[in-house]
Amino acid sequence: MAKKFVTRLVGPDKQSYRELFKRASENPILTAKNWPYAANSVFNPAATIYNGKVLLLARVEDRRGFSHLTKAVSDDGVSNWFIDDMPTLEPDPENYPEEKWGIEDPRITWVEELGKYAVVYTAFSEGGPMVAMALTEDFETFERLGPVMPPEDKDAVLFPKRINGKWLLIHRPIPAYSEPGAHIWISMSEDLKFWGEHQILINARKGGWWDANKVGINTPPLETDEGWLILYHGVRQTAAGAIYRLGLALLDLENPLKVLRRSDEWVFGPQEIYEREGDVHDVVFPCGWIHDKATGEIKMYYGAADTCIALATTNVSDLLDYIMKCPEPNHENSILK
Ligand code: BMA
Repeated sequence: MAKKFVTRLVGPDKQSYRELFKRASENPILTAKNWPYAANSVFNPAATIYNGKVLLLARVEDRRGFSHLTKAVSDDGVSNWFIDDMPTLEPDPENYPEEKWGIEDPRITWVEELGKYAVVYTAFSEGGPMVAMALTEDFETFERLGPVMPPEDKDAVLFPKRINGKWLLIHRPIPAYSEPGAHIWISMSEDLKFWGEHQILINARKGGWWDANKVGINTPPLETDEGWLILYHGVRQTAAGAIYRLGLALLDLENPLKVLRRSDEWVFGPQEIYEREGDVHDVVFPCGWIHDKATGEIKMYYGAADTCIALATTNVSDLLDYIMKCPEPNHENSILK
């Protein structure tokens, strides 16, 4: 029988894993103590380049337990952050009742066709978390499109352009009835507001896998020569609680409904104390990454333990080298068979 090809992130000495991501020595780069106003925690930031600077849109949780979004801007993306001295985007439950208990986990996509940034976020409604969208040109004023996916649904990102004439949204609904498991879905739209043609894109595996039972996308898909690079989380339930770790996948450039590769192993997980201890222990949760096309460097911004913001860097060619050696998904173990 042919030997099954398995790619491992094992270093040359075969004793330790080779790490694809390098944590910034300044971590955590932003905490509630850096905030200009009182906050319980700052985490899960979206990231983009705006006016040549790194702009993070952080989730800020107050002591009621409700979240809003506030921007922090820096020249080098590591230090000297200028943080808005009041919320940048606040829940508006009077006009948007789905935002009753806050807005969370934004993801930013620059949409050339519109000349605007799309911010996709979780609106915490009375009926549960759902996906909402807003457009902005300047991160000062926002035009809300309202809710785009009903509860329970979160972890949504928009592709930067139409493909075959349609907008694509990746998201993670949790159906009331399903085989056990919360999978990553993809949907299509002609106007960004009404979505259909829903289908599963990446399934949660089963059994002992690190990404069994619950997965969700983290950062917007990154367009590369080999395909759309996807960073997603898997949630492992243990006797001590959940562990949030990250894996990679690659989607076909022309037809992103096709998964070309998927890592068997997780590539980034909680290790440092600020990732292991906090309001929710053992969580790394990026909502944005920034790709410097000139150098290939990727800056991944992530929430650590639902408490603070940290940075890890990698290179797009290292990620592609790795993912191209990963198996093509055979949907064994999957409801996609
Ligand atoms: C997920 C999201 C994230 C959070 C993570 C760990 O479901 O709600 O905002 O960081 O859980 O608590």
